[in-house]
Amino acid sequence: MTATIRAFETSPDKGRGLARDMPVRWAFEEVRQPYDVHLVSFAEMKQPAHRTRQPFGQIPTYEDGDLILFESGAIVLHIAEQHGGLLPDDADARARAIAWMFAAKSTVEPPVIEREAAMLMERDKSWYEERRPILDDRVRVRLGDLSRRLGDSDWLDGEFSAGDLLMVNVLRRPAATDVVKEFPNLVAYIERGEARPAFRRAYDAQHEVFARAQVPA
Ligand code: GTB
Repeated sequence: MTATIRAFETSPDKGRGLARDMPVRWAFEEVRQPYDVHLVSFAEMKQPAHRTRQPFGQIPTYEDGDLILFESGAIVLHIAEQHGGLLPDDADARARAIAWMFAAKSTVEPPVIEREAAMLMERDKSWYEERRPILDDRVRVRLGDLSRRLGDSDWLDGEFSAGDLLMVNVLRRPAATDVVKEFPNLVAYIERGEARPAFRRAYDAQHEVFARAQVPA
């Protein structure tokens, strides 16, 4: 059976591959598995039917037979566990790759998201100018540590893994971009991720959704 994911009918990112269906699409492409996409509107995402799949009324979701999943990281892990190509066979290396998945989602992403939220929603607040450098530094500290660990390596721990896939996705967020520029090895790391054929196929597929929505019916 072909799995189905749900993604934005109209993504606010205008097809830049920043919404969280992107890592899921990328994972499917890396393991060379087909997937169907069901597009949902913002209104539909908040309906009870969608909330049975995603309690928080968000995208992405994943469905395959009786299994329904939410959380992009969990979906990527499931895809990686079902099909070869995103997690090493060696048990210890596999555990380390999964640790990098958690690092992307729970150590690096939170300060990036917090900075992004402030940049988008708090610019008019009296305390914005004072708070902003604090948020910038939190991102800088995480990226500095990540940069030192990556060093001259292509990927975080040996071969490309689901850990790299999620990490590159986090680093592509606009609130990381200007800080990333301070770390040339992270810039090159993102470029390596984006140059992967599977990334390109996933990017093109989600961009196509945006492009099609621009053409008047
Ligand atoms: N932790 C969940 C996961 O990883 O799956 C978070 C899912 C999530 O944040 N989904 C967002 C959503 O559904 C879309 S991706 N938001 C609607 C809502 O909460 O009502 C986040 C996102 C949105 C837009 C941009 N953008 O425009 O650049 C980037 C990322």
